[in-house]
Amino acid sequence: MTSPSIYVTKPSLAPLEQYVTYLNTIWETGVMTHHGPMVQRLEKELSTYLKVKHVVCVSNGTCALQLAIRATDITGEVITTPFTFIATANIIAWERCRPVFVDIDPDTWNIDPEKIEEKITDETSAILPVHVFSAPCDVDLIQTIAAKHGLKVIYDAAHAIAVEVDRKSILQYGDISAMSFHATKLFNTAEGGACVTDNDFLAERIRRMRFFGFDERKDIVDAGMNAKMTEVSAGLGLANLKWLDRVRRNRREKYELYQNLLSEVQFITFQKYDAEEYNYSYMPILFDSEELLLRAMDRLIDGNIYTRRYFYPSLNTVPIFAPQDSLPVSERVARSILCLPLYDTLPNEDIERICEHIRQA
Ligand code: T4K
Repeated sequence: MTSPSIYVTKPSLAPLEQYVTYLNTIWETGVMTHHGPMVQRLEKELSTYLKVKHVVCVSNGTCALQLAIRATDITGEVITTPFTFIATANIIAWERCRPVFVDIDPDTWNIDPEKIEEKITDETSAILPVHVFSAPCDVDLIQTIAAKHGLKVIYDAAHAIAVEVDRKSILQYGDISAMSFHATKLFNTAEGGACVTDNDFLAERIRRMRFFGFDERKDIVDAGMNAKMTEVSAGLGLANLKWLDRVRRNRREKYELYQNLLSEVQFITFQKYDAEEYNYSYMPILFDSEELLLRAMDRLIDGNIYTRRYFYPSLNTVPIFAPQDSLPVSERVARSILCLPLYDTLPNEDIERICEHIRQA
Protein backbone atom coordinates (compact mmCIF):
# COMPACT_ATOMS: atom_id res chain seq x y z
CA MET A 1 0.00 0.00 0.00
CA THR A 2 1.43 3.44 -0.90
CA SER A 3 1.64 6.00 1.94
CA PRO A 4 -0.35 9.24 1.63
CA SER A 5 1.56 12.17 0.14
CA ILE A 6 3.46 14.49 2.45
CA TYR A 7 4.08 18.04 1.26
CA VAL A 8 6.67 20.54 2.44
CA THR A 9 4.13 22.35 4.59
CA LYS A 10 0.51 22.64 5.63
CA PRO A 11 -1.16 25.78 6.94
CA SER A 12 -1.31 26.21 10.72
CA LEU A 13 -4.99 26.84 11.37
CA ALA A 14 -7.03 27.66 14.48
CA PRO A 15 -9.99 25.34 15.16
CA LEU A 16 -12.66 26.09 12.56
CA GLU A 17 -15.33 27.02 15.13
CA GLN A 18 -13.06 29.83 16.38
CA TYR A 19 -12.74 31.28 12.89
CA VAL A 20 -16.48 30.95 12.32
CA THR A 21 -17.19 33.43 15.13
CA TYR A 22 -15.34 36.09 13.09
CA LEU A 23 -17.17 35.08 9.92
CA ASN A 24 -20.48 35.42 11.78
CA THR A 25 -19.62 39.05 12.50
CA ILE A 26 -18.91 39.69 8.83
CA TRP A 27 -22.24 38.10 7.87
CA GLU A 28 -24.04 40.24 10.47
CA THR A 29 -22.41 43.58 9.65
CA GLY A 30 -21.68 43.16 5.95
CA VAL A 31 -18.31 44.88 6.46
CA MET A 32 -15.83 42.96 4.32
CA THR A 33 -12.97 45.36 3.55
CA HIS A 34 -11.68 48.99 3.56
CA HIS A 35 -9.72 48.92 6.79
CA GLY A 36 -12.62 47.41 8.72
CA PRO A 37 -12.80 46.69 12.45
CA MET A 38 -11.09 43.30 12.23
CA VAL A 39 -8.12 44.63 10.27
CA GLN A 40 -7.80 47.41 12.85
CA ARG A 41 -8.00 44.89 15.68
CA LEU A 42 -5.45 42.58 14.03
CA GLU A 43 -3.03 45.50 13.59
CA LYS A 44 -3.42 46.36 17.28
CA GLU A 45 -3.03 42.78 18.50
CA LEU A 46 -0.03 42.20 16.25
CA SER A 47 1.71 45.37 17.40
CA THR A 48 1.28 44.27 21.03
CA TYR A 49 2.34 40.69 20.32
CA LEU A 50 5.36 41.77 18.25
CA LYS A 51 6.26 44.68 20.56
CA VAL A 52 6.40 47.19 17.70
CA LYS A 53 4.85 50.62 17.15
CA HIS A 54 3.01 50.37 13.81
CA VAL A 55 1.73 47.32 11.95
CA VAL A 56 0.04 48.18 8.66
CA CYS A 57 -1.66 45.10 7.23
CA VAL A 58 -1.72 44.63 3.47
CA SER A 59 -2.84 42.06 0.93
CA ASN A 60 0.41 40.02 0.73
CA GLY A 61 4.13 40.08 1.47
CA THR A 62 5.09 41.16 -2.03
CA CYS A 63 2.86 44.26 -1.72
CA ALA A 64 4.41 44.92 1.70
CA LEU A 65 7.86 45.06 0.06
CA GLN A 66 6.54 47.18 -2.81
CA LEU A 67 4.90 49.71 -0.49
CA ALA A 68 8.03 49.84 1.67
CA ILE A 69 10.17 50.70 -1.37
CA ARG A 70 7.65 53.32 -2.56
CA ALA A 71 7.05 54.91 0.83
CA THR A 72 10.79 55.43 1.40
CA ASP A 73 11.34 56.83 -2.15
CA ILE A 74 14.03 54.29 -2.97
CA THR A 75 15.53 54.60 -6.47
CA GLY A 76 18.59 53.35 -8.38
CA GLU A 77 20.53 50.42 -6.95
CA VAL A 78 19.34 48.30 -4.04
CA ILE A 79 21.80 45.94 -2.35
CA THR A 80 20.21 42.61 -1.51
CA THR A 81 20.78 38.91 -1.01
CA PRO A 82 20.75 36.38 -3.85
CA PHE A 83 19.62 33.60 -1.48
CA THR A 84 15.89 34.31 -1.14
CA PHE A 85 12.52 33.75 -2.75
CA ILE A 86 12.18 35.39 -6.16
CA ALA A 87 9.66 37.92 -4.75
CA THR A 88 12.43 39.87 -2.99
CA ALA A 89 14.46 40.70 -6.09
CA ASN A 90 11.48 40.80 -8.42
CA ILE A 91 9.78 43.59 -6.55
CA ILE A 92 12.97 45.67 -6.54
CA ALA A 93 13.10 45.36 -10.33
CA TRP A 94 9.33 45.86 -10.59
CA GLU A 95 9.81 49.21 -8.85
CA ARG A 96 12.33 50.11 -11.59
CA CYS A 97 15.32 49.76 -9.27
CA ARG A 98 18.31 47.48 -9.89
CA PRO A 99 18.95 44.65 -7.45
CA VAL A 100 22.70 44.36 -6.73
CA PHE A 101 23.48 41.02 -5.12
CA VAL A 102 26.01 40.53 -2.33
CA ASP A 103 27.24 37.06 -1.33
CA ILE A 104 25.96 35.34 1.81
CA ASP A 105 27.49 34.08 5.02
CA PRO A 106 28.28 30.35 4.67
CA ASP A 107 26.76 29.51 8.08
CA THR A 108 23.71 31.75 8.55
CA TRP A 109 22.93 31.97 4.79
CA ASN A 110 22.05 35.65 5.27
CA ILE A 111 23.68 38.55 3.40
CA ASP A 112 27.34 38.86 4.44
CA PRO A 113 27.57 42.42 5.82
CA GLU A 114 31.36 42.45 5.40
CA LYS A 115 30.82 42.36 1.63
CA ILE A 116 28.21 45.12 1.40
CA GLU A 117 30.46 48.19 1.27
CA GLU A 118 32.39 47.05 -1.79
CA LYS A 119 29.09 47.06 -3.76
CA ILE A 120 27.98 50.57 -2.74
CA THR A 121 28.10 53.11 -5.60
CA ASP A 122 26.74 56.63 -6.18
CA GLU A 123 23.55 54.97 -7.42
CA THR A 124 22.90 52.95 -4.25
CA SER A 125 19.95 54.15 -2.21
CA ALA A 126 19.09 51.18 0.02
CA ILE A 127 19.97 47.81 1.50
CA LEU A 128 17.26 45.16 1.45
CA PRO A 129 18.37 42.10 3.47
CA VAL A 130 16.26 39.02 4.26
CA HIS A 131 16.13 37.20 7.62
CA VAL A 132 16.24 33.92 5.77
CA PHE A 133 14.27 31.04 7.35
CA SER A 134 13.92 33.44 10.35
CA ALA A 135 17.64 33.55 11.32
CA PRO A 136 18.29 37.23 12.12
CA CYS A 137 20.68 39.17 9.88
CA ASP A 138 23.61 40.96 11.48
CA VAL A 139 21.35 43.97 12.03
CA ASP A 140 23.83 46.04 14.04
CA LEU A 141 26.49 45.96 11.35
CA ILE A 142 23.97 46.52 8.56
CA GLN A 143 22.53 49.57 10.35
CA THR A 144 26.04 50.96 10.92
CA ILE A 145 26.92 50.63 7.22
CA ALA A 146 23.60 52.17 6.19
CA ALA A 147 24.07 55.14 8.53
CA LYS A 148 27.64 55.71 7.29
CA HIS A 149 26.50 55.85 3.64
CA GLY A 150 23.09 57.47 4.17
CA LEU A 151 21.16 54.45 2.89
CA LYS A 152 17.63 53.30 3.67
CA VAL A 153 17.17 49.79 5.07
CA ILE A 154 14.12 47.65 4.32
CA TYR A 155 14.17 44.19 5.87
CA ASP A 156 12.36 41.39 4.10
CA ALA A 157 10.91 39.78 7.21
CA ALA A 158 8.61 37.39 5.34
CA HIS A 159 9.90 34.49 7.47
CA ALA A 160 10.62 36.37 10.66
CA ILE A 161 7.50 36.64 12.78
CA ALA A 162 8.08 36.34 16.54
CA VAL A 163 11.87 36.63 16.32
CA GLU A 164 13.65 38.64 18.99
CA VAL A 165 17.31 39.51 19.48
CA ASP A 166 18.26 40.55 23.03
CA ARG A 167 14.54 40.76 23.83
CA LYS A 168 13.99 43.29 21.06
CA SER A 169 11.84 42.40 18.06
CA ILE A 170 13.89 41.93 14.93
CA LEU A 171 11.15 43.93 13.19
CA GLN A 172 12.27 47.11 14.97
CA TYR A 173 15.43 47.42 12.87
CA GLY A 174 15.65 49.37 9.64
CA ASP A 175 13.15 51.85 8.22
CA ILE A 176 10.50 49.22 7.52
CA SER A 177 10.18 45.44 7.87
CA ALA A 178 7.97 43.70 5.32
CA MET A 179 6.16 40.58 6.53
CA SER A 180 4.25 37.82 4.74
CA PHE A 181 1.19 36.08 6.16
CA HIS A 182 0.86 33.63 3.27
CA ALA A 183 -0.80 30.26 3.90
CA THR A 184 2.63 28.58 4.05
CA LYS A 185 3.96 30.87 6.80
CA LEU A 186 4.10 30.24 10.55
CA PHE A 187 1.30 32.79 11.01
CA ASN A 188 -1.15 33.10 8.14
CA THR A 189 -4.16 35.06 6.95
CA ALA A 190 -4.41 32.89 3.78
CA GLU A 191 -2.90 35.73 1.74
CA GLY A 192 -1.64 38.75 3.62
CA GLY A 193 1.30 40.70 4.91
CA ALA A 194 2.28 43.82 6.80
CA CYS A 195 4.68 46.73 6.90
CA VAL A 196 6.13 47.26 10.37
CA THR A 197 7.77 50.54 11.32
CA ASP A 198 8.48 52.83 14.25
CA ASN A 199 8.22 55.85 11.98
CA ASP A 200 4.86 57.67 12.24
CA PHE A 201 5.22 59.38 8.86
CA LEU A 202 6.05 56.14 7.01
CA ALA A 203 3.19 54.26 8.71
CA GLU A 204 0.73 56.97 7.69
CA ARG A 205 2.08 57.07 4.16
CA ILE A 206 1.77 53.29 3.73
CA ARG A 207 -1.80 53.41 5.11
CA ARG A 208 -2.66 55.91 2.40
CA MET A 209 -0.73 54.12 -0.35
CA ARG A 210 -2.46 50.80 0.28
CA PHE A 211 -5.83 52.59 -0.18
CA PHE A 212 -5.47 54.39 -3.55
CA GLY A 213 -3.67 57.35 -1.92
CA PHE A 214 -6.76 58.48 0.04
CA ASP A 215 -6.42 59.98 3.50
CA GLU A 216 -9.01 59.37 6.21
CA ARG A 217 -11.34 62.03 4.71
CA LYS A 218 -10.96 60.44 1.29
CA ASP A 219 -8.94 63.37 -0.03
CA ILE A 220 -6.38 62.19 -2.59
CA VAL A 221 -3.07 63.05 -0.97
CA ASP A 222 -0.59 60.56 -2.43
CA ALA A 223 -0.06 58.10 -5.28
CA GLY A 224 -1.55 54.80 -4.25
CA MET A 225 -2.69 51.31 -5.14
CA ASN A 226 -5.11 48.75 -3.77
CA ALA A 227 -3.25 46.60 -1.23
CA LYS A 228 -5.92 46.32 1.45
CA MET A 229 -6.34 43.27 3.64
CA THR A 230 -9.91 41.95 3.74
CA GLU A 231 -11.94 41.29 6.89
CA VAL A 232 -12.10 37.62 5.87
CA SER A 233 -8.30 37.44 6.09
CA ALA A 234 -8.07 39.57 9.23
CA GLY A 235 -10.60 37.34 11.04
CA LEU A 236 -8.47 34.32 10.18
CA GLY A 237 -5.43 36.19 11.48
CA LEU A 238 -7.18 37.00 14.77
CA ALA A 239 -8.12 33.35 15.21
CA ASN A 240 -4.65 32.05 14.24
CA LEU A 241 -2.75 34.57 16.39
CA LYS A 242 -4.10 32.93 19.56
CA TRP A 243 -2.38 29.70 18.51
CA LEU A 244 0.92 31.13 17.31
CA ASP A 245 2.97 30.41 20.46
CA ARG A 246 1.72 26.84 20.50
CA VAL A 247 2.44 26.40 16.77
CA ARG A 248 5.99 27.67 17.27
CA ARG A 249 6.65 25.36 20.24
CA ASN A 250 5.27 22.42 18.34
CA ARG A 251 7.40 23.13 15.26
CA ARG A 252 10.46 23.54 17.43
CA GLU A 253 9.95 20.03 18.84
CA LYS A 254 9.67 18.61 15.35
CA TYR A 255 12.69 20.59 14.13
CA GLU A 256 14.73 19.22 17.03
CA LEU A 257 13.55 15.69 16.33
CA TYR A 258 14.84 16.05 12.76
CA GLN A 259 18.13 17.38 14.09
CA ASN A 260 18.55 14.43 16.45
CA LEU A 261 17.67 11.88 13.83
CA LEU A 262 20.03 13.42 11.27
CA SER A 263 22.86 14.34 13.62
CA GLU A 264 24.96 11.33 12.61
CA VAL A 265 24.60 11.95 8.89
CA GLN A 266 28.00 13.15 7.68
CA PHE A 267 26.89 14.80 4.45
CA ILE A 268 24.41 17.39 5.76
CA THR A 269 24.64 20.62 7.79
CA PHE A 270 22.00 22.77 9.45
CA GLN A 271 21.61 26.52 9.34
CA LYS A 272 23.51 28.32 12.12
CA TYR A 273 20.96 29.89 14.43
CA ASP A 274 20.37 30.76 18.05
CA ALA A 275 17.59 28.56 19.48
CA GLU A 276 15.74 31.47 21.11
CA GLU A 277 16.06 33.70 18.05
CA TYR A 278 14.54 31.29 15.55
CA ASN A 279 10.89 30.56 14.80
CA TYR A 280 11.21 27.09 13.23
CA SER A 281 9.08 27.89 10.22
CA TYR A 282 11.26 25.88 7.80
CA MET A 283 13.42 22.73 8.00
CA PRO A 284 16.32 23.48 5.64
CA ILE A 285 19.25 21.07 5.33
CA LEU A 286 22.40 21.66 3.31
CA PHE A 287 23.90 18.67 1.48
CA ASP A 288 27.60 18.38 0.71
CA SER A 289 26.75 18.31 -3.00
CA GLU A 290 23.88 18.77 -5.41
CA GLU A 291 24.28 15.14 -6.45
CA LEU A 292 23.51 13.95 -2.92
CA LEU A 293 20.56 16.33 -2.73
CA LEU A 294 19.07 15.01 -5.98
CA ARG A 295 19.54 11.43 -4.82
CA ALA A 296 17.77 12.17 -1.52
CA MET A 297 14.97 14.05 -3.29
CA ASP A 298 14.36 11.11 -5.63
CA ARG A 299 14.20 8.64 -2.74
CA LEU A 300 11.75 10.90 -0.94
CA ILE A 301 9.56 11.25 -4.05
CA ASP A 302 9.47 7.44 -4.30
CA GLY A 303 8.03 7.54 -0.76
CA ASN A 304 5.46 10.22 -1.81
CA ILE A 305 7.31 12.91 0.13
CA TYR A 306 7.57 16.27 -1.62
CA THR A 307 10.33 18.59 -0.46
CA ARG A 308 11.20 22.01 -1.88
CA ARG A 309 14.43 23.52 -3.15
CA TYR A 310 14.04 26.80 -1.24
CA PHE A 311 15.91 28.77 -2.60
CA TYR A 312 17.23 27.60 -5.95
CA PRO A 313 18.73 29.05 -8.07
CA SER A 314 20.88 31.76 -6.55
CA LEU A 315 19.23 34.90 -7.92
CA ASN A 316 22.45 36.45 -9.27
CA THR A 317 22.39 33.69 -11.93
CA VAL A 318 18.86 34.51 -13.12
CA PRO A 319 19.03 36.16 -16.59
CA ILE A 320 16.44 38.90 -15.84
CA PHE A 321 18.82 40.39 -13.25
CA ALA A 322 21.97 40.22 -15.45
CA PRO A 323 24.70 41.34 -15.44
CA GLN A 324 25.72 40.35 -11.88
CA ASP A 325 28.94 39.11 -10.28
CA SER A 326 29.31 35.41 -9.57
CA LEU A 327 28.72 34.72 -5.86
CA PRO A 328 30.26 31.38 -4.93
CA VAL A 329 28.80 30.90 -1.45
CA SER A 330 25.23 31.62 -2.45
CA GLU A 331 25.52 29.56 -5.63
CA ARG A 332 26.85 26.57 -3.67
CA VAL A 333 24.23 26.84 -0.91
CA ALA A 334 21.36 27.33 -3.38
CA ARG A 335 22.41 24.25 -5.37
CA SER A 336 22.58 21.99 -2.32
CA ILE A 337 19.76 23.04 -0.02
CA LEU A 338 16.50 21.24 0.57
CA CYS A 339 13.56 22.14 2.81
CA LEU A 340 12.01 19.09 4.43
CA PRO A 341 8.33 18.88 5.45
CA LEU A 342 7.62 20.80 8.66
CA TYR A 343 4.19 21.65 10.06
CA ASP A 344 2.47 21.22 13.39
CA THR A 345 0.30 18.24 12.41
CA LEU A 346 3.20 16.30 10.85
CA PRO A 347 3.37 12.97 12.76
CA ASN A 348 6.71 12.07 14.35
CA GLU A 349 6.63 8.68 12.56
CA ASP A 350 6.65 10.54 9.25
CA ILE A 351 9.70 12.53 10.36
CA GLU A 352 11.42 9.24 11.20
CA ARG A 353 10.51 7.87 7.76
CA ILE A 354 11.79 11.03 6.01
CA CYS A 355 15.10 10.84 7.90
CA GLU A 356 15.49 7.17 7.00
CA HIS A 357 15.17 8.01 3.30
CA ILE A 358 17.84 10.70 3.69
CA ARG A 359 20.21 8.42 5.58
CA GLN A 360 19.89 5.86 2.79
CA ALA A 361 20.75 8.47 0.16
N1 T4K B 1 10.02 37.34 0.63
C1 T4K B 1 10.35 36.09 0.96
C2 T4K B 1 11.69 35.83 1.56
C3 T4K B 1 9.43 35.04 0.77
O1 T4K B 1 9.78 33.77 1.10
C4 T4K B 1 8.17 35.33 0.21
C5 T4K B 1 7.20 34.28 -0.02
C6 T4K B 1 7.86 36.67 -0.10
C7 T4K B 1 8.82 37.66 0.12
C8 T4K B 1 6.55 37.08 -0.68
O2 T4K B 1 5.47 36.92 0.22
P1 T4K B 1 3.98 36.65 -0.38
O3 T4K B 1 3.72 37.69 -1.43
O4 T4K B 1 3.93 35.25 -0.92
O5 T4K B 1 3.08 36.84 0.82
C9 T4K B 1 5.65 29.67 -1.38
C10 T4K B 1 4.75 30.83 -1.08
O6 T4K B 1 3.82 31.07 -2.12
C11 T4K B 1 5.46 32.10 -0.77
O7 T4K B 1 4.59 32.89 0.03
C12 T4K B 1 6.75 31.87 0.02
N2 T4K B 1 7.51 33.07 0.20
C13 T4K B 1 7.61 30.84 -0.69
C14 T4K B 1 8.87 30.57 0.08
O8 T4K B 1 6.87 29.63 -0.77
P2 T4K B 1 5.60 27.92 -3.32
O9 T4K B 1 5.39 28.17 -4.77
O10 T4K B 1 6.66 27.01 -2.91
O11 T4K B 1 4.27 27.49 -2.56
P3 T4K B 1 3.23 26.38 -2.92
O12 T4K B 1 1.95 27.03 -3.26
O13 T4K B 1 3.76 25.40 -3.89
O14 T4K B 1 3.04 25.68 -1.50
C15 T4K B 1 4.01 24.81 -0.93
C16 T4K B 1 3.26 23.69 -0.23
O15 T4K B 1 2.40 24.21 0.75
C17 T4K B 1 2.37 22.89 -1.17
O16 T4K B 1 3.10 21.78 -1.62
C18 T4K B 1 1.20 22.47 -0.31
C19 T4K B 1 1.19 23.49 0.82
N3 T4K B 1 0.06 24.43 0.71
C20 T4K B 1 0.17 25.55 -0.08
C21 T4K B 1 -0.87 26.42 -0.19
C22 T4K B 1 -0.75 27.65 -1.06
C23 T4K B 1 -1.10 24.17 1.40
O17 T4K B 1 -1.20 23.14 2.09
N4 T4K B 1 -2.12 25.06 1.30
C24 T4K B 1 -2.08 26.17 0.53
O18 T4K B 1 -3.04 26.95 0.46
O19 T4K B 1 5.79 29.40 -2.73
